[in-house]
Amino acid sequence: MRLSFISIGRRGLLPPRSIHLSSPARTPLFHHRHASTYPAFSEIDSKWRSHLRSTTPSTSAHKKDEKFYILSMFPYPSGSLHMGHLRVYTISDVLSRFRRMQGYEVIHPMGWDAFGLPAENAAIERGVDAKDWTAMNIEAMKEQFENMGVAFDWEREVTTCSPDYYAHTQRLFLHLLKHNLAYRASSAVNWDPVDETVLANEQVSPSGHSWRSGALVEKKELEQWFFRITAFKEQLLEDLESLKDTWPERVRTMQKNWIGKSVGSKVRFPVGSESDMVEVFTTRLDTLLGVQYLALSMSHPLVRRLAETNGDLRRFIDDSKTRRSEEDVKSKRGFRLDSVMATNPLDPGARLPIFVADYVLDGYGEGAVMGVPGHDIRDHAFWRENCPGEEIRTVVKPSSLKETDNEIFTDRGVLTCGEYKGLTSAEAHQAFLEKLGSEWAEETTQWRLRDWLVSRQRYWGTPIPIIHCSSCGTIPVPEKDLPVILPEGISIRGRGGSPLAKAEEWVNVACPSCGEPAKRDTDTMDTFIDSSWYWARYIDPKNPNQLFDAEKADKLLPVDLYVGGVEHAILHLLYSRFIAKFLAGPAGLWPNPSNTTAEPFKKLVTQGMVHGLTYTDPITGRFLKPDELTYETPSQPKITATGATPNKSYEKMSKSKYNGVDPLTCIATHGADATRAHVLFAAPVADVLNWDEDKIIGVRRFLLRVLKRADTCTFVDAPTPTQLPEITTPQERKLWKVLNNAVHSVTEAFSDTLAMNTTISDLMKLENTIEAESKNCSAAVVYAATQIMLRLLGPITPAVAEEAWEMLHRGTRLEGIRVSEQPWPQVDERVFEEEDVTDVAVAVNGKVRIRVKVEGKVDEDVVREMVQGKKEWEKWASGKEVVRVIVGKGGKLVNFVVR
Ligand code: ANZ
Ligand code: ZN
Repeated sequence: MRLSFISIGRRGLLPPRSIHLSSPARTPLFHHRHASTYPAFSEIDSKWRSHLRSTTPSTSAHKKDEKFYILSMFPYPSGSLHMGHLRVYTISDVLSRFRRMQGYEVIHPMGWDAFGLPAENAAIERGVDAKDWTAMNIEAMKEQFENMGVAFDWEREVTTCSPDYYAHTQRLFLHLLKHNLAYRASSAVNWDPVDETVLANEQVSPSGHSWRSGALVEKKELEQWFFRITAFKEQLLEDLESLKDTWPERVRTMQKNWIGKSVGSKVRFPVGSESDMVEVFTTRLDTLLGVQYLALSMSHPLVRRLAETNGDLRRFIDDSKTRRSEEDVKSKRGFRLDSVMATNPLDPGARLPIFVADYVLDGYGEGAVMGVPGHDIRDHAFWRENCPGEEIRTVVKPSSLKETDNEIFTDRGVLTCGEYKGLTSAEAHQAFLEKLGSEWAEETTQWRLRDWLVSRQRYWGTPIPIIHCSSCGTIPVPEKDLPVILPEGISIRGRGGSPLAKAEEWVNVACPSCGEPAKRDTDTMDTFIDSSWYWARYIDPKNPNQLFDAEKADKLLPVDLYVGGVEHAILHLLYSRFIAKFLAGPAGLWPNPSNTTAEPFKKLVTQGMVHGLTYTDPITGRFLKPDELTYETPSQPKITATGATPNKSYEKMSKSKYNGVDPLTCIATHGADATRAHVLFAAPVADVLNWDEDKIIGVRRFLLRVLKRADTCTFVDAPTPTQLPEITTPQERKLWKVLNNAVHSVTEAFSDTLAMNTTISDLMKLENTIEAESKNCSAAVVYAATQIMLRLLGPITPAVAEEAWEMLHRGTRLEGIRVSEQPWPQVDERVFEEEDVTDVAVAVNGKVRIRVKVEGKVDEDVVREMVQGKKEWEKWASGKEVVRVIVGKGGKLVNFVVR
């Protein structure tokens, strides 16, 4: 292997500076080569690359018969790994190496979330084949993974766009259909009238225009497929409780809000003529006497009916289709329905105006709101805007005399009006229910969760395994005919409806039921379906007959630790939880989950984003490109054109901000290990990481010191490699304490708290202590401390740890054994038992006369010094000659024989 010098120069800013490590003084006992330089980190990387790729330790001496399934969210194969990937995969790689050293049978798979729009767009825009484009990107990214030094179980690899995977996605669809959990219904979609295509919400601009054609997007009713996720809503909500200690609070709250269980009441308001009625959903029945208006959604039946004869109303509704930006949704725009009034069922004298309002949602509750301007903030704002100057009624006041800053009181409290005065909100609620009777009010529960719309009018996705026959209806493709292969070589232009509809040969088939000509469903599945079950496929990735084997599922599921981005906190995780409960429940594919709730992910870690150093012009606020700056003082660049100092900040990496950092460039400069360690060190896992490459220097120096330490450390053989040395002197005790604190805290961080940012500093502190204390410690202690440090470092910087381990053991009995094959170090309980302070009983001629506390080793000179001058000593020993001192009972008894 070619050796070159390690440089710790700043990339691109300063010329690389070579350091020569002076060779340490060595005794002939050393087995090591006489090194003055170490190979560059990149060479250490490539030397160990093939070894690092392997995920199975070759020795099994410390193997447990217990699995640990650690999963990081699989990437979309865009073609290049970015900083976010580097962070997430570093975390899961470190933790899987740690679990392997602990002896677990670790499952750490990787795959590709390979269907989706970018490939389809590449096909449309560049005329390339989506399949080829995807395959090329996967190849490229695999190589990038290798550069990162991550080890995955590639024999478990899954690719969602490959027929041997999507055959089972289709099978999952049919399982759901069989259990009445997949169904077809008409639903409104975003329709681009120019391109004649359905658009995803993200493809519609805030002003309601198509991202590609620029046309005003319409709502169009189409037959769509749905998964009945709402059938599992109670379970999905309740089982969040079982994740209380293992999922981030924030994620559980987001899921809870998304499911959105809301307990309240339905109230009916008579409208106009006797027979008409508007039903509302309210969580605050106690405010019923404060209702001053009703507000209806755009597609409320009453609104639709009135719109037939009211042109102004029709225009208001049409306008609302373009009012879709955030601002507008929050708008308090209303349209007064002049021709009708409502009455309060509790107070028939009160006549209430009725509005159509932007803020009332279709599809939630009854699509109608009872407006209480005195106690609800939105209603208050609406009322102010639409009925300025009108009184605002208050009917509830705080139950105690607490001050409220708010203009209006929105909490529950005590009623202030009429015959109900003095009742608490809860009492009023009951009283109103009784008074109104079931004809006018009833208790009810609303859920925000809707069924999952799963069909897409797209090409690059899993074909829906359904055939439509004019006489038999909707017929599932028989299992023996799976997979329904996505046709290749059809031209996709991104317009004119579903691309698959044009693959005529593919579309036209015989009906599996009657044999007459029929047509395939031309929609493909939402890619969230692909990823809703991939975590289960990994346990049996090559099974040709079913999604996975039930026995394997019982044994290997659930995922013990799931690592991924918080952007998936809601949909992906919720869909996966739903599918897990379906697989374990009705489908019977996971019959005996070890966790009774059949949660797919036992523990969840969501890593924060990586932000890049961003420079802006202080006057114009314009983002500055790196080549617009001069780096005379590297940490304080100047704007070349003006000489001014730019503003510095950390922001989400993006092309338009010129603040992106390519992880591979960093790896090429500093090596994978320093990069990995830096990623972990720079911020707690869940926090934003402000990427500052300058700080990587500290990590590099540390790794160099580790290499030097290993190279200069004497190997001291012991009957078993894990046998611990004798600890005797105070300095040894000190080193042993720091060492075992590191073992303890790194183990805890890796297995429990995942506070991985502290692990590197623990190890740095350990290295400093070895440096400071080694000359005062026995060779056995220094060797033991060094090799334990390397074992702790192994998961984080696997190549450097192997290199150092090799240096440490070259020419010894342990040569050729890898640090990754070593067991994870255990805390030496002696350090916690062994008090550093000993209570010493001091005897004179066999009789205990004095007690002293001795720090560190109990030694006769130390004790004699301590007792000198004490009055007992004066009494029994002064003026006499000490002829012998006996230190007994491990230092607890010291006997002075005097004459
Ligand atoms: C009167 C009232 C008075 C309300 C008050 C609140 C406070 P959650 O908790 O999210 O379920 N609401 C009902 N249907 C709605 C719809 N389709 N679109 C928009 N808002 C709707 O919210 C329930 C509350 O949201 C209901 O209680 C209703 O306003 C409103 F002091 O009724 B409330
Ligand atoms: Zn038929």
